[in-house]
Amino acid sequence: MAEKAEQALGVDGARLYPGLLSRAAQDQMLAEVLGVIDAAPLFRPAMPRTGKPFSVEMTNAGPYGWVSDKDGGYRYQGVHPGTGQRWPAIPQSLMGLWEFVAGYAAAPECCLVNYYGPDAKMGLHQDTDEYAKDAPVISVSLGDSAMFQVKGPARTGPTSWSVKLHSGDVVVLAGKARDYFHGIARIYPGTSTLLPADRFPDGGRINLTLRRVTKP
Ligand code: MD3
Ligand code: FE
Repeated sequence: MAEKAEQALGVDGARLYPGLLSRAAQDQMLAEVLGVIDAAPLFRPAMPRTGKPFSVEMTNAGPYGWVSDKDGGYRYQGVHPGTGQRWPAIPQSLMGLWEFVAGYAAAPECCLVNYYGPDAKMGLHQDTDEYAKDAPVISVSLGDSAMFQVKGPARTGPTSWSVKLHSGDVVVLAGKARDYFHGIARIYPGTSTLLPADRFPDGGRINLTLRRVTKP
C-alpha cells in the first residue's frame, strides 16, 4: 500500500506536492506574475525551422529567458524578443519556493511563464537547453487544471506517469526524470476561479517553471 501511494506521487525523481500553495499564496504569486507580464508581455514562440506557432504563450523572469523562433531555435537569452528589454526579476514568492523545495544551493536563473488558453497543449519534449544538468526544475500550476504526462527517456513507449495538475500544485523534477519526455495533453477549462477575467477572458492555466540555466 505504502509503495502504491509513493508511486502515485511521482516517478524516477519527479515528485508531486498536491495543493502545496494555499489560495492566499496562489493569489500573492499570481499578483507578482501579472506584474512580470506587464513588464514583459506574453509572446507566442515558434518551432525551429518550420516556424509553426506554439499554442502556448510565454514570457520569463530572471537573468535568462527561454525563447524559440524559426531562425534562432530553442535558446536562453537575456532580453525579451519583442521589447528588447532585460527580463524582470524573479518574484520573491518564487525565490522562496525554490529555497523551500529545490534542495539546490545556487539560485534559479529563469522563471518561465507558460500561459495555456482552453485549447492549448504542449507536445512531448525534453528540457535540454540548460547547462546546470544537476539542478532540479520546479513547476507551479495556477488556474485551470491540466493533464500532465511523463513518458521516459524515449519519446515512444509507455507513459510512466500521468497526473492531473490543479491550481496550487507543485512538481519537483529531479534525478532521472529531469531528462524524461513530458508534455501537457489538455486543459480542463472552467475548473478554477484564480485567473482574473478582465485579463484572461477565456480563463486558462499559467505554469511557472523555475530553472538553473548556467553551472554555478
Ligand atoms: C517533467 N512545461 O515549460 S511542467 C516546459 O505544465 C514544460 O507548462 C509544462 O514542460 C507545463 O518545458 C510541464 C515542467 C516540467 C519541466 C521539466 C520536466 C516537467 C518535466 C522534466 C522531466 C519531466
Ligand atoms: Fe518541459
